[in-house]
Amino acid sequence: MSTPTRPGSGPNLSAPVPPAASASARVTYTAPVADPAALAPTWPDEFAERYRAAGHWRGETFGRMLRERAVRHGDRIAIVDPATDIRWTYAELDERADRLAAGLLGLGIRKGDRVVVQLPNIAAFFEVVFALFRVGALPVFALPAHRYSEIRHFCAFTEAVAYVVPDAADGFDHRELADRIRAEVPTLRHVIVAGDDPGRHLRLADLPTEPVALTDEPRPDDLAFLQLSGGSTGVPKLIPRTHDDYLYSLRGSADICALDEDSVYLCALPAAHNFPLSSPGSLGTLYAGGRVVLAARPAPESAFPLIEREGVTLTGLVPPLALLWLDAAEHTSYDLSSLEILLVGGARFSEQAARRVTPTLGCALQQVFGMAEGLVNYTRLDDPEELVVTTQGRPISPHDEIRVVDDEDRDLPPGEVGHLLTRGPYTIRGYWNAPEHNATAFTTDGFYRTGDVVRRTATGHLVVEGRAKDQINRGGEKVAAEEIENHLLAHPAIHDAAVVSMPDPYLGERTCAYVVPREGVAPPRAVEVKRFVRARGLAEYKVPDRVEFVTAFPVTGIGKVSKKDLRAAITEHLKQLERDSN
Ligand code: OOB
Repeated sequence: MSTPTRPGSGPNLSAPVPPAASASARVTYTAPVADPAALAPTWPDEFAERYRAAGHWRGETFGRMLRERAVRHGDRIAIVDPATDIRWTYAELDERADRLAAGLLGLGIRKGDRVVVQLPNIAAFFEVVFALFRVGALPVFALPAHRYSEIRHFCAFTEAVAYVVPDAADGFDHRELADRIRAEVPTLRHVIVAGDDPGRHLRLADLPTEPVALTDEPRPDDLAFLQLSGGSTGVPKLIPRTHDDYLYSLRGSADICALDEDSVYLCALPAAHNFPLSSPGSLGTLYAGGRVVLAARPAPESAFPLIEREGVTLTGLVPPLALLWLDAAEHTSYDLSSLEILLVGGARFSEQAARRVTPTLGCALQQVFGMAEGLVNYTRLDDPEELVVTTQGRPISPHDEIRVVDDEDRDLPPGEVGHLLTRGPYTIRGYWNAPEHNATAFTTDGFYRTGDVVRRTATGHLVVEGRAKDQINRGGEKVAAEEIENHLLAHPAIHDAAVVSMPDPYLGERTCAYVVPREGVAPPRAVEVKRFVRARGLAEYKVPDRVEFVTAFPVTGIGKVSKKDLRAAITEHLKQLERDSN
């Protein structure tokens, strides 16, 4: 691991912050106080210098980016939240972020503090996130599906001072969960509720909004937020992203997708996930001065009317949703003709489905192979069709370094299948506060071991051939086997557990938990095992889809559980069931 260092200030730091049109509450920036990034390994100086010299890191911050857009596009619409009829202009979003930044400061939230943000696709997500960016407090991006187990970990591990939630969403009362978390996590001083009924907590709309002097403007090389890793370990790792590095990935993505101020992005996936956030996503669209339309749900029934009404020009979907859209588009009465680009990523998109996109939706397809740790690959708008439908794209940056290696980290000849390692201007050099894990997740010279198995074409495009990490990719939602195994092992009647993927025609993969019951006690039933995991407070997508009981696991030559054999066994078993049912 390279020595963590703090690179010097970016070139634009002394530039004055311009006032936004029609803003009344203004936060004034003064001198810096603390370094919040001590737990995040960062780029060695020589790399930071290289990325600055190349113009990738431009000394921008999110706070200034929004301010600058508000000056340039003040009256243009930035955010549309159809559920509440909200249409905020750039000037309004900028002013709201400033007012809320004042409110957060009033609560004692400071630069470097961590704030777990768990909001659905509502306008308040952007108000909250930009207010935190302005203060320099770090949003920790939880997903709406996360429950007690995940949220408790994020709050406790990051020593979060605040947790931002909706009152209720999808039939789940977030205020109750927040009560419980607050009682258990001593650092958590505030729960802020974006909704009408805050219960015992603070209502977002009631926070004080008088201008307060900000004591410390975040610097471009400061951390902007902590993103979640899909992970393959017992608990999800946190990904520290800086203003400079993330803004570069947005700018690169916006260029590759040819975004401009007329772009209208439909945010259909959960807004906090890296793909809809930045590839090019909502933030890339705001970077380009375009418009973000929030879809409460990604299904065609709710998304298609929005495309027609708002003139949506692009969106991003995971493969199972893309399939639903393709089927629905064949007989829809909605006018989808404004759609120019469909981005599909998060999991492997089949060539067969990829070929249907342009004929069915009348728009271009861009495949995206990205990761919250950094590297994002896109097929380009001018790539030949064969590359668009058969590859997962090539990196954003000329400074993205790609290695395809064998099990001993030896570089493989072009075209061979191997492990993907990467290093570059927007790929992290280490997870947040995880030195032990970092020692194996990165090479000594700073390459991230993605856990993906790929092949590189002569054109530099990557084809995802498989995965070496112990993770199930459930239609783009990542499930770390070990995390679920740990929950299963807490069951009194379970002796051992191994979670593997099984093929699924819709999601690509689902989860199968192989379980060895404890001797001498009555084995549980599958449904009871699922209920047990669910009751431990886990996101629903992590509850095993199937539970199989065995007396022992197959083992490899060195005595480890052979997940390969378990995957083969469940695949064969499912095939047999299918044959039997025909
Ligand atoms: C995106 O980010 P994460 O962090 O949820 O998951 C990253 C992992 C990759 O390492 C790979 O295993 C898988 O998801 N993946 C794909 C893929 N895109 C991601 N596998 C096959 N084909 C693809 N097109 O999933 C993510 C982040 C930014 C943009 C797009 C996706």
